[in-house]
Amino acid sequence: MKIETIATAPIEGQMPGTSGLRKKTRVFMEPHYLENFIQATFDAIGGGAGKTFVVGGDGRYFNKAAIQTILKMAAGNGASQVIVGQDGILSTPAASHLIRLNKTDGGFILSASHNPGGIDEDFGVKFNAENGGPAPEGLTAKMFDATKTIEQFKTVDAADVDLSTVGNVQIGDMHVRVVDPVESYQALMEALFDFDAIRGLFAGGFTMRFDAMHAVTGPYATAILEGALGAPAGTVVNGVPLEDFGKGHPDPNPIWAKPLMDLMMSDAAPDMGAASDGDGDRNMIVGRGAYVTPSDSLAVLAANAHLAPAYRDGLAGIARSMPTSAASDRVAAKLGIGCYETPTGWKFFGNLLDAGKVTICGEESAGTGSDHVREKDGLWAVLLWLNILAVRKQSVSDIVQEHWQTFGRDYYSRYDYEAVATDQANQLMSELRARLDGLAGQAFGDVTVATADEFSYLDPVDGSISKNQGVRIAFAGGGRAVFRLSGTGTQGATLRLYLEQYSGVDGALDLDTQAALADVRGAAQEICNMAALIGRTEPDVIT
Ligand code: G16
Repeated sequence: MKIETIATAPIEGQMPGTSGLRKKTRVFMEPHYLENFIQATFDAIGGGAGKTFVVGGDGRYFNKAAIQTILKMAAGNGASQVIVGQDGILSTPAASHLIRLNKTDGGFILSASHNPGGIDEDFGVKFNAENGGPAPEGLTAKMFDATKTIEQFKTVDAADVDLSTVGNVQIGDMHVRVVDPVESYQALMEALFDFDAIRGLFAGGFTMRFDAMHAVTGPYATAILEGALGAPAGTVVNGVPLEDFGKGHPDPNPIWAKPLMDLMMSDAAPDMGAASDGDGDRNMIVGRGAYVTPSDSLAVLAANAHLAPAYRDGLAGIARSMPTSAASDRVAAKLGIGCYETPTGWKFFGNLLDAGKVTICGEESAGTGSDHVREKDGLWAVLLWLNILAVRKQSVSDIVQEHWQTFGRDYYSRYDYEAVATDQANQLMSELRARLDGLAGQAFGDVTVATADEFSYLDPVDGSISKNQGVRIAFAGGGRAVFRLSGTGTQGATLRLYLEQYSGVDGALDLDTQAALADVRGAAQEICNMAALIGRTEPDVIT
């Protein structure tokens, strides 16, 4: 088969963000936009010759077409084998697992995660390295550099590959292995958790609703929860992946998973509610009448992980992203294990996991995972919760309450200000940075600043430094505000304000979250001069 070398020219703005390159779908569909980024990735990893890759995505609009382009480009770049999910479907954690299981040289994951899908919505491409994890910053910098000098890309003139049937096909010399997207992921989950105990839980009448949000987790959740674990049919709702996610916003949080939240707060609530996002790496956990914040969920999972077979011998350590609450730090301290604070972005956990320094990681943005793959994993978090519930035989709410009684409660909320004009958002951040040195000791309302700095991360494994990772202001009395600009948005800037207030072990555990955070919120908004600089203090989304 003839390899074609197509002339191209750099396209501006192809810098990967927090999690790969995310843009409007129509931008990705522009001539050579996808091709340039894929070729730049091959160039950044030293070419594709003789290499093996995994390719799959969350099924959103343009997924199938992009996969055909990538397959032909992989063949053009001399790859020897590509493993693809049937119909182009692979959840992000399942793709990470396949990369590791098959010892491939990496993989392309097509998703804009929790962002809506469709021709007028969002699309994304992420390259994961051979450890199964998102390309680290050193590699994404090389990829971006390559996009700035690209002159040609390689492909082959071939017919589209039939991805609807599991089996082997060829593109020229390259093998394409079309695999069941669920099978090996399910086997991994069976190896980690006590499926017999969870089966017993469901057999005893435990009820659950899992909202797959019309996204990629549907087939996984249906096979595992309703198939292997015997949950009644109908436990999984919105379980068929749709190209536009049913016009929804596949982000598992109380705002976007509102129907599930409404059910869980009603008299008809099942014992547990859970949801996952577009590409299956995020999760939401809700008990009857009790929403569990992602930061609390991480802490509870870490404190109870030893109840599941895979973690019976304990954890090596816990890592959390900087804006995530300190709840898991308290667990690490009690367990006497390592505790790491990383910048936002799952890619920063990779080195810690590879070096065996941590077993469990988590983020406030609804991501939790462990060393079983190198991505956060929505269904894994749900299964670990189920395993814990099956062993402890208590409700979600009782487990969380007991946790707070032991460790104290970290009241937590994130405010998102979306589509802020980029120059206004940048001005807010730069004026805030300029104020940091003089803030300690100053009072704002009833709270006084204890420390103020901009987070910079020194990776303890490879010594790399990541600067400008968010501004953090700690207040006397256990409050904290963090400010940063999102790296996953596709329109203007999204300003994130993360608010936290620790109760202390003897403090009130049942306050309304927003009331508990009122002082910190007021101080944070005043310190960054929010009303004047972006013209509002009311966020678009509160989670
Ligand atoms: C990605 C990253 C996460 C990050 C989240 C939000 O998640 O993998 O590490 O916490 O984005 O990032 P930001 O605050 O920069 O928008 P996902 O699920 O979108 O891939």
